[in-house]
Amino acid sequence: MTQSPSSSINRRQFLAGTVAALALSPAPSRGETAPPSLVARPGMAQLTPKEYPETAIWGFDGQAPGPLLRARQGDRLQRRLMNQLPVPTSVHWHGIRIDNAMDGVAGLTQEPVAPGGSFDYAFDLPDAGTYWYHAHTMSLEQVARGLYGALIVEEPEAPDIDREEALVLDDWRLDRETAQITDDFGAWHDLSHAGRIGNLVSTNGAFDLTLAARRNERLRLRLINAANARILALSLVGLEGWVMALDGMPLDHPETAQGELILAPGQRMDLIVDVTADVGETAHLAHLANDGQWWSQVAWSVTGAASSTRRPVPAALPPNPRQAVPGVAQARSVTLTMEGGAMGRLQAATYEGQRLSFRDLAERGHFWAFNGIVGLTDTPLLEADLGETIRIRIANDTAFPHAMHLHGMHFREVLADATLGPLRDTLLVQRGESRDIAFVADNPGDWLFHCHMLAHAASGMRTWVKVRRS
Ligand SMILES: [Cu+2]
Repeated sequence: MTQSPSSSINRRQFLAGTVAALALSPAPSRGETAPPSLVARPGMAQLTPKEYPETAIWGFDGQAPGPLLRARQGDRLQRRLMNQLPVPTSVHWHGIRIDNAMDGVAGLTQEPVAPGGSFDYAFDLPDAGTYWYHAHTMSLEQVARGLYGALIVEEPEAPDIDREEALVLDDWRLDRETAQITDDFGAWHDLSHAGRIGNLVSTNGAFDLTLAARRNERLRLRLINAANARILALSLVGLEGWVMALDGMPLDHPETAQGELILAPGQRMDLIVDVTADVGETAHLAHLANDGQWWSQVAWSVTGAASSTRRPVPAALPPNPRQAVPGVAQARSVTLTMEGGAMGRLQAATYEGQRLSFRDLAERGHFWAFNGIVGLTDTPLLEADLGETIRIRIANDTAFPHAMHLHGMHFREVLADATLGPLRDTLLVQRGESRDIAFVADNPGDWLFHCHMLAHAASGMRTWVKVRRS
């Protein structure tokens, strides 16, 4: 058990930082020939206390997070990715039930965009909710350098809140002297263990994001875990509320947000919270750090009161379309066994058509396999008919947790009592666990299915699902 955060929670003793501004991106206007640009380029960011130098990052529009993209449900989003990086890149729109050609997976759905090149992304937004976008070419390095941002799709009618905050959390590995991103991408220890875990967790690019709030104010918090590998354990202090949505998709009924809120890499969580801290106090989103202590991740200084009483429990967010997963009991079932890693049992696996011992795989920087196969091959994990319900048993036969992300479609977990869990696009599967998911294969195309611990994906944990076009 970990200790609970208290109202006397500590902040790290750093100098006061700045509040990161979220740039609003201009909405696409009708009749324009060129879509608005999204420029992947180097930039500088003050991630650390001011006595440290700025950190050189790669970011969309030179920022990390990149511009906050905001649209309404049913809108079409268009962005021209312009690559001003020294390496090829592409953009994945995580959680959007998207047109396959726009999914951004280099090597599966598009060619990577060369330095100096561009690619026009244009796609419909069928679902409201909290999504994000990130580089999907050499993701281990590119996401670690800052190539990600929030994508917010608004409901037709806004919920009854006072205001909202998109909170993009990231875990940076910085040199402790220079505050620069260490370039040890693909270090074998990271590949073979828990992934690239960093030493500074930022929110919207700030290590000590501080915001203002009023007592009894009602906030919607859109939490996004953009970290390479860190599983965030979060908690509310001086805030009380409800989990409203997971991975963008509304829950049928708001659930009281209490105890540890677990957010694996790639996952999102929408909360509606009331500020219950007194005027003059500070409310916190707290984060359980490596040292076993709860630290303030985001602080709200409570100045004044919005009202003298709290509001009633909020109504559920309006449901998105296509939420049902029917016919699970009769569905075709496929097993995906995750193997490998340090302290694992993998003896040998197939890599590029060759059966290799674990030792030979390790020498090539590959440590993980799905069903005995390392990385992508020409053969998908499964081929589904359009509209077919598919069940996948994810068996984690490794010594580490993995956050499995399915592109293009959300799934529901099939729980032990055969009921279905909430719609998600990323599921955390702990070591030794076996978990079943089911989804309707209603989005045609080739969809990546991979671990979102990006070092694991880079060293073997990738497969794909084919959904036939008719
Ligand atoms: Cu993993």
